[in-house]
Amino acid sequence: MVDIGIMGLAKSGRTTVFNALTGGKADTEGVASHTRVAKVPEPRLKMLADMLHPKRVVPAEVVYHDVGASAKGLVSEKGVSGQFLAHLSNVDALINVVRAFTDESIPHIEGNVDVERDIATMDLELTFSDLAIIERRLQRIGIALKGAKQLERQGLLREQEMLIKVKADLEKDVPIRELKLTPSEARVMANYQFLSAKPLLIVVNIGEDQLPQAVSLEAELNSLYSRPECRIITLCGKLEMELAQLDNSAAEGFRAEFGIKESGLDRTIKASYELLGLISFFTTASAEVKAWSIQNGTNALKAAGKIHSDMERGFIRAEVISYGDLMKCGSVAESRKRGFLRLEGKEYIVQDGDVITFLFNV
Ligand SMILES: Nc1nc2c(ncn2[C@@H]2O[C@H](COP(=O)(O)OP(=O)(O)OP(=O)(O)O)[C@@H](O)[C@H]2O)c(=O)[nH]1
Ligand SMILES: [Mg+2]
Repeated sequence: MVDIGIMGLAKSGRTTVFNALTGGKADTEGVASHTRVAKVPEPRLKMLADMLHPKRVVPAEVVYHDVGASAKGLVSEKGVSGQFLAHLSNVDALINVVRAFTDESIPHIEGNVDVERDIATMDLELTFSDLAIIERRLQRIGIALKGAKQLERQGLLREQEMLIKVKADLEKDVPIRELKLTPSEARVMANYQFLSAKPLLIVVNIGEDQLPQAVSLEAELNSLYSRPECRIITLCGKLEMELAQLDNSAAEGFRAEFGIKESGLDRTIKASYELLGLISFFTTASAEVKAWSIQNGTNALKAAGKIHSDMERGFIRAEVISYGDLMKCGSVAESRKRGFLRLEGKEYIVQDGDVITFLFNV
């Protein structure tokens, strides 16, 4: 399951965006934390269901965490404060909600709306948090080195060297996600769950009056912030939150009226999946059509393990039809007849849209 943490300055609209993404009804007057599972929108699931008439259709799921804030906001002196840090350090990706809407009745903590300033502020807070973790770790390494045996010493020195390097980059405002780390360095760094290492989706929360400029604003911001592992989208949180409470066709109607092409949830998920390098594959066993999310580049064996550890342990082979081929043929039987059903082994790299039946034996 994918976990996405929603952060942002006080009153930027985090809880509103959380409700928009999850269809939730969390109180936007309060400052509490919220967690809710949302279904990943996947239009191909419906097409598959129309063809295969399963008993159940099961979308993939993603968990959104609205991390709340104290009265003063998410940050303490410098950096994300402890209780919120704990919430954020376990997520796979971060959403930074940045306020662009103007509303006299909701004062901005900095006195005025300034998207670029607020993006930079939050970036800096993530950097401060990571620097604090590094400082603490370096201190501990320093103490440990005093009594360390030869072998242990080597490991500690390597870690120390790497942390000093990363620290220097952070001090130049370069987040960890932009560093070019070797795979072994990346593995060590992953243990720390640094915030500035996580893929970042900036959601610029616009007011309804800004909807006509949404597309051009998004393009402008994206050209300003074309940074690795980072994307920016604009979203009208308040409107999307209201639309999330309606049924699909009613919501579509309103979106058309406002000139919104795609729902906020769809666009946010799409951008987060791209950032995280996730793709979907489908299974159709036991009269259930199910969507699964995996990292691009995952092999058939690991994909099977995602469904059940028995499937990975007793893996025999995978029967694979690409979504496009299946749609073209109209049925599994026809795909088989025309040679579109492939038998693949453990090392096969699962492709986006693969419809897979795993054969296994335990
Ligand atoms: N006018 C307008 N108000 C908005 C918009 N988005 C959010 N708000 C309002 O701004 C206030 C704060 O929104 P929340 O979603 O609670 O923001 P938050 O970041 O979770 O706030 P805290 O948790 O209190 O820090 C609420 O009164 C929302 O109704 C918007 O697009 N337009
Ligand atoms: Mg809130």
